[in-house]
Amino acid sequence: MVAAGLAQPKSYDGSGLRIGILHARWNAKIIDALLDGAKKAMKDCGVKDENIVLQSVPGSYELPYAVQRMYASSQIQSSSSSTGGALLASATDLLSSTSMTDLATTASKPATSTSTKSSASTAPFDAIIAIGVLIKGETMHFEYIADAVSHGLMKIQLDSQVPVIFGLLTVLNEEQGLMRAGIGEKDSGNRGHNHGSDWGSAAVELGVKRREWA
Ligand code: DLZ
Repeated sequence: MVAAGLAQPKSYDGSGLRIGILHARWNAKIIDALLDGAKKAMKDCGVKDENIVLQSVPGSYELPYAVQRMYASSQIQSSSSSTGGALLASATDLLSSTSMTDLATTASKPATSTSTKSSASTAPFDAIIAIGVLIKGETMHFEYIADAVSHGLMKIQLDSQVPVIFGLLTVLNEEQGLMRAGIGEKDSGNRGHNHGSDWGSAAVELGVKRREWA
């Protein structure tokens, strides 16, 4: 279902793309549904499992810094791979072990010397989706974080020239968040719309266009 106000998205071929998803861990139920929506939309566009890389941070405030590092690190790994540098083997192992997983949980695993063949791309990310859920409380905390993260993410995509998809929900209560993750109140029959799926489509579109505009 297409959300009110959102034009039917065009379909783009994401089969050659490598996309990062960085998510905060606050409000996990909503985050998990948004992640599912984003991944499904990307896979529907042909993005391969092994070319979707997940990473997490504690809260939304950490998203801008982490997106910036995630992208820079993918550039370093890519140039190391293309020059056949010493980091090639370990970077390839790391990438293949972390696709569709959380780097935070796999980074501590020792690299194996028997690397399995993987079709995982080692190119820099074509787009990164930053996902967080901010729920308004009784103080000004919400406003400060929402403002800082929005500006931070915009700055990173312009400075780094990589599309950063804005997956930050800024909601007044949990129910609003559940509705925007497509898991709202069952009884009313209206479960809402999963915005993660729009973010997945946007990442593919911008990833394809970024290559065209390079
Ligand atoms: C501290 C805090 C609060 C109160 N609420 C949220 C929230 O609703 N969503 C979210 O993603 N993060 C929240 N955080 C954590 C901050 O984003 C951040 O992780 C901490 O302030 C540490 O920098």
